Amino acid sequence: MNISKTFASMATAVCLVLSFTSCEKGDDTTKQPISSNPLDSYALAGVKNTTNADVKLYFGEEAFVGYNTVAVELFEPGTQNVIENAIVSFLPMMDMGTMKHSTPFTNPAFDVDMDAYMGSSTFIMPGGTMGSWTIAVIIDHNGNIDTATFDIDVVEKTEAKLISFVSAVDSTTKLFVALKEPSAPEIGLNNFEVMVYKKESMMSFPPATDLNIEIDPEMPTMGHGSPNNENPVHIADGLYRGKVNFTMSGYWKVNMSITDNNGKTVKDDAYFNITFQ
Ligand SMILES: [Cu+2]
Repeated sequence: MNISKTFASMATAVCLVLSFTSCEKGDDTTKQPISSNPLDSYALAGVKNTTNADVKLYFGEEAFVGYNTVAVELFEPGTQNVIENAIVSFLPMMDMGTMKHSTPFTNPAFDVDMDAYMGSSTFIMPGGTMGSWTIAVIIDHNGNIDTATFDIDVVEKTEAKLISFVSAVDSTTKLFVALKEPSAPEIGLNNFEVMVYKKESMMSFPPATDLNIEIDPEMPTMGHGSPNNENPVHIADGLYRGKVNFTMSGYWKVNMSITDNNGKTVKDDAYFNITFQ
């Protein structure tokens, strides 16, 4: 037996010992997905290695102006061992040259089904000529704090997924409404979900939780609407959920009339265009 073969078999033995050791520690081997990582359908935005974690950042799809699902996978450095007990927070930022601003977001929480930290970012502008977006992912793992900063391309979709306007009640309040559902519209009743945020400062965009939203879908090219719609009501954290009834495929305009909790009109001609075949 030559020396290199000896080393090879020693290495195999060491690997076996290591894998048995990790089994005895109670690692859940079912967490090593063979082919169905739930993040496979997500768009990987980048990979960064910090001192205490390897960080993978994903978006539900290529980042766009509107509500984006954001996922963070954390691994112990140089391994595939998922870190489940970190405290992860975001700081999205747009650098527009003469000034910087953030955008509405929700910090991620660990989701056992995804084996990742799930949060959101609602981009209010596209990147490109106007400026460039980054997301800082701040990781507190057992008191060790690391920051991984990712450059993000933010595109604008053909049909706007975000509208913004100044409140008719208070000209100092700017509001952002992002269409969350239906993300895959179909004929019949669809969940209708919007996220509503207000601009408090360049850095602070808290949820707007006390609005009344009435929806009225129509097919402008055919001159009809639909019955059995349910107005979205506030669930939590700026999420309003109702139902929209698309009685046929094609181009729909979902009109929204928004009032405050005193019944005063905030915006009465907001709408989303939703076209599907
Ligand atoms: Cu901007």
